[in-house]
Amino acid sequence: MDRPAPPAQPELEREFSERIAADERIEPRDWMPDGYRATLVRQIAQHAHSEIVGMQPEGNWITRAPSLRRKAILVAKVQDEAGHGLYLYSAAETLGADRSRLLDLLHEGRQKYSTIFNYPATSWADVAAIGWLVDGAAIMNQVPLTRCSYGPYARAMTRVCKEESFHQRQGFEAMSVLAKGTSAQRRMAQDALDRWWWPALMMFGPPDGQSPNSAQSMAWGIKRFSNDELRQRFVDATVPQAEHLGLQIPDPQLHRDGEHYRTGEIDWTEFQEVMRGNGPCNRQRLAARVRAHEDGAWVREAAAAYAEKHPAAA
Ligand code: BYC
Repeated sequence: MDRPAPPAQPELEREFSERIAADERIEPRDWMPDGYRATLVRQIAQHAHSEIVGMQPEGNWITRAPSLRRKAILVAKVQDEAGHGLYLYSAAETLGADRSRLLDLLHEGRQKYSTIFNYPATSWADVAAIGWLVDGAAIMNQVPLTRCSYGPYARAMTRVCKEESFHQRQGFEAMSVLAKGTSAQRRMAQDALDRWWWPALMMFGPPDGQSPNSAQSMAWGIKRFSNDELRQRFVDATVPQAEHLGLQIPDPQLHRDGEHYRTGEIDWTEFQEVMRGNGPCNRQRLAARVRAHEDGAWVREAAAAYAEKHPAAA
């Protein structure tokens, strides 16, 4: 018996647009435009890379955590970030991307990871600031992604956000211990806020007028809010937290405007430079990532050999 002819391209495109308009989830076996697939692979890969490179600034502090309790929390947090990377690489694979190819592109500097991880964590207070500000910014960006139109990415984000919210709270708690501590500890906390505030604002990406991908990503239901909208939400949520800690946001132009807080100008030249590979730690982060990948070759070989011998268990 002859199979019915597959629907023609315009019909597929119309059906896809109708599903997006109806806020339905797109699943891996569904038809999708090439651009939608490519955009998701780009964003999910960049997100996955950010999670695993993001293990470095905090991972460097595991051996120097100030107590056993702080060390146990930090080990768990850094391990969570590795897990987030794994969910995200798996989500990219559902789109037909090859995980080892994505890692090659990261290692060759041909795919990005978040600019924030190219800044150094020079004191214990930086670990607290990363949890409070970097995970705080990440949640603000990622909660709307739980409603992303692509099912596997949205579902990965639900789990990631639960863990990130614990990370943010532990960062805020660690920061509050320092802020209420000795004058030296308060100085450390303020210094960390001074150095992480502006890079955290840059995490949300370029301003709306200079964000080439936003309009299409929002039309496809991948992004739900613009970069500036999410940045504003983060500022509004975080300024009162800094006040509660008795810390000063390093922005003389910061002011209240009705229900919002308005910041001074972000230095977008710095953002572009860090994206181009010229941040304080770009080279160091990439070199450490490549070294970790090479050191892990035996694990991948062992897993592949096991999978070949025991196909049912793979
Ligand atoms: N850093 O048109 P735009 C974490 C790129 S990890 C580097 O606005 P889009 C955590 C952008 O890719 C948090 N690049 O792009 C882990 C684009 O370049 P291409 C990571 C950036 O995609 C460990 C170009 O600039 N979170 O939570 O619509 C410890 C133009 O931008 C950045 C995610 O990845 C940046 N900051 O929007 C602790 C979330 N910003 O690709 C915490 C998922 C922009 O055209 N990603 N670029 O060459 C997103 O939501 C979006 O991709 C972005 C950018 C909002 C980041």
